Amino acid sequence: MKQKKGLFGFLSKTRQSLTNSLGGLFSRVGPLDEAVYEELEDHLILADFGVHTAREIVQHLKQLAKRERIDGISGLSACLEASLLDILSGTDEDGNGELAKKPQVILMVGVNGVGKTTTLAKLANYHKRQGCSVMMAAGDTYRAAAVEQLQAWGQRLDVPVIAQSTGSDAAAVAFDAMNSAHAKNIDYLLIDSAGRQHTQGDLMDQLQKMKRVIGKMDETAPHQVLITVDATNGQNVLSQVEHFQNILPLTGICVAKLDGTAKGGMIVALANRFKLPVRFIGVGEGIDDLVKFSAKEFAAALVPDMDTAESLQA
Ligand SMILES: Nc1nc2c(ncn2[C@@H]2O[C@H](COP(=O)(O)OP(=O)(O)O)[C@@H](O)[C@H]2O)c(=O)[nH]1
Ligand SMILES: [Mg+2]
Repeated sequence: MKQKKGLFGFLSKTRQSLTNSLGGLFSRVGPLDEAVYEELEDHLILADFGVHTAREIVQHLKQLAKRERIDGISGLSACLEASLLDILSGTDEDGNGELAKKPQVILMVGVNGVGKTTTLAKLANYHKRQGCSVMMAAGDTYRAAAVEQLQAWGQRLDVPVIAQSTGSDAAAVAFDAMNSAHAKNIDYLLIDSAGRQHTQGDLMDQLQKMKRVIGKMDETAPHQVLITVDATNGQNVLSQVEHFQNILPLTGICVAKLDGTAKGGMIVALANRFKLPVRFIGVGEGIDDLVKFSAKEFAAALVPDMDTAESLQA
């Protein structure tokens, strides 16, 4: 039986839905023929892998089965896991590397309510626990109470927060924060931003201005531009990522709210479409509910094997 660790438990809803649909197919005896491939594709689409990615996975799987001379349904589970891993490979790279530049500046972007600020605070906690010094900047000057929300996290974590009042210029907050982080020799500067719909041109302009101001003080910054998406939005996150990617180049994705959703397949669609690393997964509202993404664990957790099917039914 597969070990229940890491991402495994947090993907329980997605696994359950996949096991319900795929379990029947996997336990069948027979040849790996076109009808089986079609059925598999349908199941993947229903599990939020998206039409395009589901098709690519099945194409990939077909080639793999041919190459490995696997012609029975009994080999399907292993082939699917290998195909997923191939598609996800490289997507769990560590964007940090060494702290080449201090401060390492991370700008968090994304639409409203997806979990940006919470994820930023979780990241602050994550880096602090690794013994690094951290500072946060309240770059959401748009939404009322957004500054207070980040300040409250800062207090709880004992992490300094650079902020101005709601309505002030977010680029000015970023400027202040860059100065302060440099002066205090901070390892990680995490900058929040206002949740915007991609249709809000002015807010998108503001994001570019923030990036310009940060870049003026350190031409290599921001070192990471992370987009947070809400896993419960399923396939809709694809258009969100695409719009932001057109405004400013993203370096990675954080997927919040994976707890309690069966839409985990969307991570494969995201990775496949944008070839961006999936950095972290949010699995709850608490400060420690953040898991580093691992393609290997993810692929292993998603594909039901017979042991898993039994254990889920138990
Ligand atoms: N269940 C769950 N809730 C989350 C997660 N991340 C954020 N939230 C909740 O989602 C809501 C919006 O989060 P917030 O960080 O303010 O989103 P923002 O508008 O993008 O900054 C809050 O109630 C958070 O507690 C997560 O991983 N799991
Ligand atoms: Mg926020």
